[in-house]
Amino acid sequence: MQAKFITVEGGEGVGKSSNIAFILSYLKNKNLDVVSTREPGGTELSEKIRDLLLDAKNKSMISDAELLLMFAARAQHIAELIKPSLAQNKWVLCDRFTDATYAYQGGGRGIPMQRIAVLEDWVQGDLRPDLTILLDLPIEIGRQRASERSEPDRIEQEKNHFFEAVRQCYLQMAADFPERYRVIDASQTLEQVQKDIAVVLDEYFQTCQKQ
Ligand code: Z5A
Repeated sequence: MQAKFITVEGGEGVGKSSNIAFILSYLKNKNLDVVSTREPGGTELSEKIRDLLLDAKNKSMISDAELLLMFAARAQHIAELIKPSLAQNKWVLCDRFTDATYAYQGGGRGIPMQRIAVLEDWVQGDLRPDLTILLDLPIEIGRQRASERSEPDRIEQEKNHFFEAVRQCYLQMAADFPERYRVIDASQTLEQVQKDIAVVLDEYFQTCQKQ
């Protein structure tokens, strides 16, 4: 089977990190070679850009600088890790990718989607995720879960209306791209969320095997 590019998306505190570990072990149990990574980040240089982006001290960062830094980190990540891994037939599991840019910089910051699409085409060429698992949760629950875990970073300090716009943008993308998106109700217990993810992955594998 040809290696696939799987992304996990959702707002703050929806459980991406908790469930990436589950998805990774699911894929490894299928004897697949898997690379697990994240955005912004995933390479030494991209992780340095991540630090710049999330540092709560960088309050003066304007939206365009934020957008361009996201794509700078992504360009490096794609060239250094994602494309070489896929070329070696390794599956790539990524905690966030460009849909996060549409949701946060597009939906949250209000940058026109066409501008993001230009950068997406430029930086990615025809690289797009094969499957995107969206963990969806009312923002109050996600923010509560995240706040219990750590101090808010620069982006986490945004107000509720920002995160509501992010959530609605994700749901709109899921509606626009039903063949790629699978939406999971992340307000359930972690055990139930993982059962739902396993159903999605089982179905996805059956489809891949028929191709
Ligand atoms: N960003 C952007 O703006 N543009 C882009 O293009 C990209 C990213 C790629 C960093 O992302 C920031 O970058 C992010 C978007 C922006 N900013 N924000 N906000 P990140 O993915 O590293 O950070 P994050 O969104 O803040 O993720 P997170 O807070 O680490 O949350 P998570 O990974 O989704 O959740 P978690 O750590 O797995 O779970 C949170 C807590 O909830 C934890 O204590 C769990 O034990 C608990 N949990 C998880 N699931 C459950 C269930 N089902 N029930 C109860 N408790 C649960």
